[in-house]
Amino acid sequence: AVDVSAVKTPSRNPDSEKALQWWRKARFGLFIHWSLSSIKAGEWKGEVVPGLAEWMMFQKKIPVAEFAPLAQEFNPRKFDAAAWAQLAVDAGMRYVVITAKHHEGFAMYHSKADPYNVVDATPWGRDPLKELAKECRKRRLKLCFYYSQDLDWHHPDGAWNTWDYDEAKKKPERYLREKVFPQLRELLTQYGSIGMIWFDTPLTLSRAQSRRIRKFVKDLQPQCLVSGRIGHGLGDYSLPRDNFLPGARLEGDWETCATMNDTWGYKRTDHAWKPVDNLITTLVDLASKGSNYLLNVGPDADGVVPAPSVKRLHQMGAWMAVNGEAIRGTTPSPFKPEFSWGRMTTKGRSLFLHFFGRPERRFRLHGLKTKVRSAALLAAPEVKFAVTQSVDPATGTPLLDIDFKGFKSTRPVTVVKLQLAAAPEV
Ligand code: H79
Repeated sequence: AVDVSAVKTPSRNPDSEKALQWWRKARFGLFIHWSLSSIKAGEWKGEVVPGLAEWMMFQKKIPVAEFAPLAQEFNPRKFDAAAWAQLAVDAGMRYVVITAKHHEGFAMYHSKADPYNVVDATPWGRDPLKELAKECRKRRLKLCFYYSQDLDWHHPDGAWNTWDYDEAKKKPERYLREKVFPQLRELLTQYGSIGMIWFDTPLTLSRAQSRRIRKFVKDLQPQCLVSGRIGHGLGDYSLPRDNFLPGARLEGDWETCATMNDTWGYKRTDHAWKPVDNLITTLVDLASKGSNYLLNVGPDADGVVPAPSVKRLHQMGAWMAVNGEAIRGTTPSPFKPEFSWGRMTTKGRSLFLHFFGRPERRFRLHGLKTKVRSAALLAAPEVKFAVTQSVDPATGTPLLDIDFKGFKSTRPVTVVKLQLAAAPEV
């Protein structure tokens, strides 16, 4: 089994430092997995294929000759780029990462480098990335492209298709020359400014090859980020493995990508939707540990985002609309990362207490040395709480007491903003 384990990648490029600024502030982004396999919705020849819907071609070892004709069925009548972009905005997100080419090798944009693409090979004939680029620009959303630089089950020299192509005869350099570099050039020159290329699953490419890919991106768009899964420590930030929630505070720049159910691509039979309260506490948890949250949707063959996903994103957006200040642009607090009552984030002289349940009537925080000027409900600043600071005479530990008497918290996370005299110190 392949462990797409945490890839830790210190940033080392002044351009990436600058580009990371928007990404660090954003904290929350929309991942979109949409490709030919979305048509099959997790089923092949009447049978539900276990696992990730977008891995079906690999799971069933479907020959290119049988899989590629799916393109002739791709006709998403209800596709609406404006609706997708607006969904991200409504959720409180600041960036969108969409599959420009997943492992199945099909380009979801008009590629001159390979006719196996959504404009030339489908009856639909539209370029959804063009349309999405326009709608993202209108809403000041950063548009980013997922690009599978290593696995490609369609190109004869791409990695991991062993059922159509003889491994011994593969020439990875030819795959890079014929497909990866030309397609990256298209993606980075025809869609305006791109926030990031989200490379995935580095399994076979050498360090030298990954370096060339990184340089290729930066030469075309110096401000474009490169995800940690370029491999070999060459990304601008790090990623834990898919759906992995870190238990500790993370050093450096991180992004956690996760699904709302158990698949990335659309799967008709997957109803394992995570409760929205979990999604919101995860967003808070990740922000408190210094990680972005890239949350996935898998639109169906009509181009429609599943209703349970839309519902959850709207609910998250309602929470973000009043509490976004405690997520976007924040950093982890100087305290330990996890408390039984919740989490903390900080921004300048503000310290945000995120309560996962109702705060105790007499809430006590140990260790804050900085003077607290006020404590108020972030969602309604006129709701203020009485604060007392003292020092434990036995241990010398600074104590902060907040009186929550009579206060009824709101589900699922209540944020209290502490205004401090300086940046928080412990
Ligand atoms: O794009 C999404 C996934 O399709 C992709 N990353 C996210 C963002 C991904 N690539 N690899 N993996 C996920 C995990 C690969 C797991 C594998 Fe397997 C284990 C490949 C082979 C063994 C799962 C089980 C797929 C085939 C068998």
